[in-house]
Amino acid sequence: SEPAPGAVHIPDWLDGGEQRHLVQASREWARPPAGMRHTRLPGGGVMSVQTVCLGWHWEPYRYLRHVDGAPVKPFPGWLAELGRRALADAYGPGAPDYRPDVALVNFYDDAAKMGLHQDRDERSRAPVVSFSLGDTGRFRLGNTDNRGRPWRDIELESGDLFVFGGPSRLAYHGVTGILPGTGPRDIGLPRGRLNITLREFGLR
Ligand code: MD3
Ligand code: FE
Repeated sequence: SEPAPGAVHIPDWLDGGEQRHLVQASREWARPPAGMRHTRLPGGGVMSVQTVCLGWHWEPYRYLRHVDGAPVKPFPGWLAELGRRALADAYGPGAPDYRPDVALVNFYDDAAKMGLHQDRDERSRAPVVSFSLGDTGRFRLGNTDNRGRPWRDIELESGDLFVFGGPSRLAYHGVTGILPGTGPRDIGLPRGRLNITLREFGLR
């Protein structure tokens, strides 16, 4: 479905094997050095979501080095290939060329949320590709002007693909919570929700 212009939701796009593979890869990316952590916000807050970045680390704008001093983990070629397949399925033959170079892997425990925000760090306006794994997430897709209404609430289930391009690329969005215990039992993620986003950062 296309809940907003340029925003395409394809439920159950990843098969079980692909979901297991992404969960296993995320487990390795999460390990130190340069592993998963609660992101610290410029204002002093700490996010409830835990994140590991591949290819580039946005916080605190040190780019290629994690806060623990280790180099950021590389963005694998197979993940770029999966992103290109996702874009082709979402947009069809008219899909733009896609060379993602950064991934953010977010882990939500039962209590984690992500407030409404825009993703403006990337220089490129290329689409963002999102894969959901594990427990269902309650995703809020807002408008491009402000954090208020109108918005749409959409449940993102394990295996779902979401592509955000065109006008929706700068929409406010967030996760109001997860639905504990709703994920599949056989993908290697006993609790919580993983979300993997692919981006063209476009610096290099
Ligand atoms: C709409 N992650 O990492 S993914 C983020 O589920 C982020 O972890 C959420 O927002 C999550 O920045 C939502 C879906 C998503 C990602 C990027 C977008 C939606 C977007 C960029 C523009 C518009
Ligand atoms: Fe975002």
